[in-house]
Amino acid sequence: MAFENGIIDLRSDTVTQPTAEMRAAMAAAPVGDDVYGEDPTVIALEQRAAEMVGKEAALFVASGTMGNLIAVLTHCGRGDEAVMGTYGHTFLHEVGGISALGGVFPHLIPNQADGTLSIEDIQAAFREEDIHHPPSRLLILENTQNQCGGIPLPVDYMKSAGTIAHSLHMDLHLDGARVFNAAKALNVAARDICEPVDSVMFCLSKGLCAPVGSMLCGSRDFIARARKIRKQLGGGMRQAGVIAAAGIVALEKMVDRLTEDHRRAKKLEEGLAGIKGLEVVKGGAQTNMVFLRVKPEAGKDCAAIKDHLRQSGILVGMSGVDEFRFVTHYWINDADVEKTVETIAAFV
Ligand code: TLP
Repeated sequence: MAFENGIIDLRSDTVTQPTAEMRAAMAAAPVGDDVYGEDPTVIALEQRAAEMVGKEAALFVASGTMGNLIAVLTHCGRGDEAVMGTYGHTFLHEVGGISALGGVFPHLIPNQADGTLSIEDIQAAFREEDIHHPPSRLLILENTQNQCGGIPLPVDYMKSAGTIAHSLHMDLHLDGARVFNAAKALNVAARDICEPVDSVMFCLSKGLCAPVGSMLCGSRDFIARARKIRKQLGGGMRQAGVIAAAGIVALEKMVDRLTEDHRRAKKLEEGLAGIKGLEVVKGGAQTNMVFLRVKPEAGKDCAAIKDHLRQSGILVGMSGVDEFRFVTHYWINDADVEKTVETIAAFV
């Protein structure tokens, strides 16, 4: 597919728009007051989401940021600490919400090049009960790991992380914004990735193309507590079935096709890798992202390249002073990938 306005938007998969099937489902959705638990479409979405990640229950939330925030506030009390990666979205891009709104202390450990947090670092981060220490309550992982290259973390690693967290009496939350990309890349079911985690958030509004919404999934008791916190944050929605309907289409129709986005990211990587002065970094296209470093010998800096691309109708995002991030999605086709490679090759 391509956007109607002809723009090739590679900034993120968050820019995806709802498909025609989603728009039709939204118009036809039966609705009710979801704060009263009476919206049949939201209930159906929550049941399907929980099932797909192998959890007892799910909660429909406005965004990934809200899902992670509610998860942390459900797992942790004020003054508790949550262990997470320096490249984690919760640390980098969620406006410090867990501290500002929950009084939760982020304990940072480095992400390894493969996106993981090392088991040794997790063990070392845990603090024994001591009058000087905040209680270490939660470990947060991200899969796929966005800023490390969109890397899928393997099932065995997830198991080891779950084992270490639980042996230290910490809960494990997964920021699985793109967990279905991870599942497709690893050729496993999302529920296999999520088996060791106590809670998982995934997004309907990224590669799956729904216009709004993310799912927070966990045990029945966890989700009941999370539902109350969502309400406290002002996130209780009323006739939300109108947007949940798109989420159901996202789960039924848009998961299997993610492999196409991965194939196009690979094609983009291969095209860019051949251009002098550019270097594909962060492990190449492992899912739907390609990170590209612009070396001094390119003769043009990122700002100039970005500007030139914009003038050619191509939008890209920056992930560092000399680094671009390209994200493929449903609205990017093969011709878009070819045009992007050609435009960059002709300019640098
Ligand atoms: N990521 C966005 C930006 O915020 C950086 C992007 O373009 O990649 N977890 C992960 C791993 C994410 O990548 C994102 C969004 C979120 C959570 C937050 O989701 P939203 O945007 O729905 O709040």
